[in-house]
Amino acid sequence: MNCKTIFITGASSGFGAACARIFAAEGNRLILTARRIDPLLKLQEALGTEAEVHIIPLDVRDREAVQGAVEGLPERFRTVDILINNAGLALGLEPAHRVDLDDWETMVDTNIKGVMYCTRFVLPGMVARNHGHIVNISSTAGDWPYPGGNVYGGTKAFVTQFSRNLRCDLLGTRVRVSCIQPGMAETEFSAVRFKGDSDKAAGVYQGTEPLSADDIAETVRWVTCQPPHVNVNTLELMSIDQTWGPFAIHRKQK
Ligand code: NDP
Ligand code: 8X3
Repeated sequence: MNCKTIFITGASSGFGAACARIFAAEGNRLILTARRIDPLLKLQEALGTEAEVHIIPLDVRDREAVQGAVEGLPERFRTVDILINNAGLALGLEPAHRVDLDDWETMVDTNIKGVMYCTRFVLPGMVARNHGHIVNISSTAGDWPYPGGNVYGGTKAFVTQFSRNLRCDLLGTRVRVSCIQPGMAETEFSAVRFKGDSDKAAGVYQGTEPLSADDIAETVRWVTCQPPHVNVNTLELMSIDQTWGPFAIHRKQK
């Protein structure tokens, strides 16, 4: 297999770390980024000599830092073949009229602006080389509303539509764009959403067999391994234990 250079945001846990493991096992060159450096270092150690790894402590909300990270890549890591825009989070499950506005802003800054910044700084190189693949991690929440999903779902709807619009801009190039929309998957996601309340987080997955981070990594790997003329646009997946709900109807008390 050809060694590819793969830039992963949010590689310190969950889907991002699982993507690092699956692509390392195939001998690719990895750029691993997240805010927390310790889990990145542990991951690098665990990957051993399987893959060449370059670690960057990076907050995707910081536009200048993202620009600096991409422009400052060492020579061997400069030709990014695949960008996995994975860093993201949900905060809270409160109804819109009670939500903490700071949480909304954090989700917008991370899930929308972070994806914009990473894409904007990595994409010109891909277009110049007429080769590359951007994989955006959206969510079922981008298409399907649920109570408390308010701005989180809105940010993921952005990711889905941004991915489609990128495809339009890139028509005529060999740069591919794919959007993955996972449903419920057990990672640190719920612990982050419930701000460290581990019982509440565990309750989300209780009695179910949720998707795993490895399931998502395998999906990302599959999408990127298609022949170069095949572009997987949007791919939604869920645990067998999850489907859509019926419309909710409020009935007046008699
Ligand atoms: P995790 O909480 O396990 O991982 C989230 C990753 O994002 C961490 O590595 C975290 O690293 C990183 N991150 C968060 N904020 C920032 C930031 N400002 N700058 C850089 N990195 C950041 O959750 P998942 O692996 O589940 O989530 C990955 C993606 O998948 C997210 O976009 C999420 O919305 C999406 N998703 C998750 C689903 C699920 O049910 N788990 C389902 C559908 C989509 P650090 O804290 O070190 O910065
Ligand atoms: C994460 C899945 O259903 O918690 O994007 O929004 S959900």
